[in-house]
Amino acid sequence: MKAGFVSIFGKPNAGKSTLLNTLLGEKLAIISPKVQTTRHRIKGILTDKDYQIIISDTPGVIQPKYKLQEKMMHAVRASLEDADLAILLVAADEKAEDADEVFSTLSLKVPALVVINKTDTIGRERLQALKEYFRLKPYTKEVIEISALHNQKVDQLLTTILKYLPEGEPFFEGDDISDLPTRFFVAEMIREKIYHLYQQEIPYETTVQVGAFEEKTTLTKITADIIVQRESQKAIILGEGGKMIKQLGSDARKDIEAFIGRKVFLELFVKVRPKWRDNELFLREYGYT
Ligand SMILES: Nc1nc2c(ncn2[C@@H]2O[C@H](COP(=O)(O)OP(=O)(O)O)[C@@H](O)[C@H]2O)c(=O)[nH]1
Ligand SMILES: [Mg+2]
Repeated sequence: MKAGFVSIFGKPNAGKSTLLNTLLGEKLAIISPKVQTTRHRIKGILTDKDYQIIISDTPGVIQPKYKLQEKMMHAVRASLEDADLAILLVAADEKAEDADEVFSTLSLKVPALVVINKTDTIGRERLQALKEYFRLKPYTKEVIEISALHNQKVDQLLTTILKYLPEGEPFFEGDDISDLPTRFFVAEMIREKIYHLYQQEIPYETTVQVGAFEEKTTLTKITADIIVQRESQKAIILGEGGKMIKQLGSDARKDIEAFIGRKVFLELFVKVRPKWRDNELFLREYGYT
């Protein structure tokens, strides 16, 4: 039996959350084309008859500009500490030197696989050049190419991961796919829709907190607060005549229903909390520890 911890690192938009979901065959981490969608360390658990891999998705590595981003980088560091193996994910269409800089600053103490993602977007020559570039780096054990989105060569990545994992007994029960509670994922699914529906600074200055979570006989009743920094943002979240928040609620509800496998009644409220992203108490209340 093999069991161990694998952490995925990389710049924003490399495809870290997509890879976690593809490996798990389940949508656990939220995804959007906008950077900094992932704010927490999200652990997914992949269990088979002869292995258990606990995979951490992490926020993209950035220079923090406000407290929330500092917390996001804490999540990155925490993932560094208990990993048995690191996956250094680089998108084939990003600059190799920039990714190298991020990987170098991690000061890894565990073996690392450099995984080139989004190979569907480039030609053979560029791929060969990238592989050669990363093969020579001191942190690299092996270089692997995948397309996380199209599930290409992800099974080969899995085989390679297993090669580097220690022997051991499973850490989690067979059925669990994460160590985080359902309400966390409900808040994340609402947050994902905010990334998709709203523009400019709105997604980055918003968070979601789930309140009531009641399992009734025929459905689950969920209430959630959408936290924004300013009154003007509240008006944007609501939209004209409440049109936007209605859309948000309906999009999020569909995903939540698919995730928990029950009918959902979702009620959303908008609250203004000035500068919540820089306020230690608010950050803690909203689950950024
Ligand atoms: N073409 C292509 N796009 C991808 C691939 N993997 C991820 N993406 C896209 O890249 C964007 C960022 O993905 P995400 O997983 O949120 O990146 P993260 O910030 O590293 O977690 C999304 O629009 C994904 O659909 C891939 O293999 N090929
Ligand atoms: Mg992500």
